[in-house]
Amino acid sequence: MSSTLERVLVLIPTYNEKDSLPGVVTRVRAAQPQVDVLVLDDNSPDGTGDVADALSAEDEQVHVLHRPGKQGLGPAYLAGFAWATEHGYDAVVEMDADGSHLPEQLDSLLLAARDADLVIGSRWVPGGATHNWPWTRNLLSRGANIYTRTALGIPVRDATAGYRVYRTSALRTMDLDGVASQGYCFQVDLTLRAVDRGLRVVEVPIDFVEREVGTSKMDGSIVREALASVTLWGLRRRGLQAGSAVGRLGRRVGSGGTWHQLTD
Ligand SMILES: Nc1nc2c(ncn2[C@@H]2O[C@H](COP(=O)(O)OP(=O)(O)OP(=O)(O)O)[C@@H](O)[C@H]2O)c(=O)[nH]1
Ligand SMILES: [Mg+2]
Repeated sequence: MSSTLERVLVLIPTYNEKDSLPGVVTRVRAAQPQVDVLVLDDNSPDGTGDVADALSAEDEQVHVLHRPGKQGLGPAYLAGFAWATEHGYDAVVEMDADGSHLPEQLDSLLLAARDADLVIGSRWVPGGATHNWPWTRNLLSRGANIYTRTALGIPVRDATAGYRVYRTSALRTMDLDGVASQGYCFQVDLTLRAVDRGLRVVEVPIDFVEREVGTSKMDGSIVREALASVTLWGLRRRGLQAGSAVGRLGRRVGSGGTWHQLTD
């Protein structure tokens, strides 16, 4: 099944990105003139909200959602998903404001989205790459993704990736009211929901480029949240799998005529 996405909204969350945001928005609009942009600003102290307003005043396809204060990436994206749904978009794109996600590669993500519910721009599939990252960041990202894949038992190679396309029809099935994740684990959380609901998840290779201006918002608390959440979800899944294996065994034994109490 293949279907073209008529209305696409690129969501760009910002916190102190006044120097990089204009370039990214301009590049998105040049690379994909048909898409709209929504900047999700958490009242950045550096005035990114005003910069976004100025971009919006110049271009009617650029919108801004001003949020009261820094609440993390997850809540900002959830607000963007709700806005997209309310305004009738077919798909949303998640994109960082710091230039790490190349607007020029959005075409390959949107192409893949014709046959998928979730497209992940992946650093860790053949053809994917990181540029200008120190070996420590590569190690952290690779390690986090190997751990995530193993702990959760999902076939995704870059579950923490933040360059994505979601069909809004898929988002509506993902029980987003139950999402509490804030940092990187927001990406893992939604990947897991998509896989578990049997949605079509595709990874396409991207070039991820380290930011040149501004500062990272990644800190120890974001890594700790991701580690704790993935471990918890992984244990819960193992518990469920063990439970259903016991159930299957019980049913097999039971179908032979005698029901054994397997927990004795
Ligand atoms: N609205 C909003 N945006 C945020 C928040 N935290 C981070 N962002 C944005 O989310 C995107 C990703 O954050 P980054 O700081 O680039 O995180 P990162 O890519 O892990 O870190 P670097 O590799 O150092 O760039 C950027 O566009 C940030 O401005 C937040 O609390 N609220
Ligand atoms: Mg970044």
